[in-house]
Amino acid sequence: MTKLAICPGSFDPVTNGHLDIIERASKVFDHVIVAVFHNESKAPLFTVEERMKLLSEATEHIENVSVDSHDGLLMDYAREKEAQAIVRGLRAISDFEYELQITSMNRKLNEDVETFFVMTNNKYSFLSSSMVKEVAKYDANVSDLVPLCVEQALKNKFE
Ligand code: COD
Repeated sequence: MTKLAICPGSFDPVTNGHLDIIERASKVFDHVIVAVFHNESKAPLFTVEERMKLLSEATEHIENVSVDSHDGLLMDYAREKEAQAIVRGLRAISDFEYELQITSMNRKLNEDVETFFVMTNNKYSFLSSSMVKEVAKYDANVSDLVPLCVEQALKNKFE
């Protein structure tokens, strides 16, 4: 049986921290769908289409990864795709409470899908899309934090 995992997120935009988690997940599962969702508490800089394009470019070197988006509940999407797992990244203790809350809610919505947590590489433990956007806005160098296509897209946005 093919083991399918979903890496859900806002990915606004994808960072090297996200890529670290996606690469780790791709080594464990047969196929990984990186899915762009709307997070109620965030106002995005990039459109869903832009985020998907950047994710596709950034993950094109990983054979068993595809990119998608969904406008609705993660657990409905997981059911539709017949996925066995959700993979989320953990940077620090501060991520834990939020992850615990959404995982508990998701489990209530769909008992059949298990959530797995992957610890990021230490060098990305401080990294977030919001921080990247904040510093890129003031023209700071983000080349070691995001893929090249994202660096360029940020430059274009803030030009
Ligand atoms: N290192 C490692 N992992 C990282 C890093 C980093 N530097 N940065 C982020 N990550 C991980 C995050 O922990 C997360 O696992 C993933 O990468 C994506 O991160 P974000 O910030 O892009 O995504 P979020 O947290 O905004 O995603 C939240 C969802 C969009 C998944 C959530 O809001 C959702 O499921 N929305 C759909 C509606 C729904 O089903 N709601 C019910 C759940 S409450």
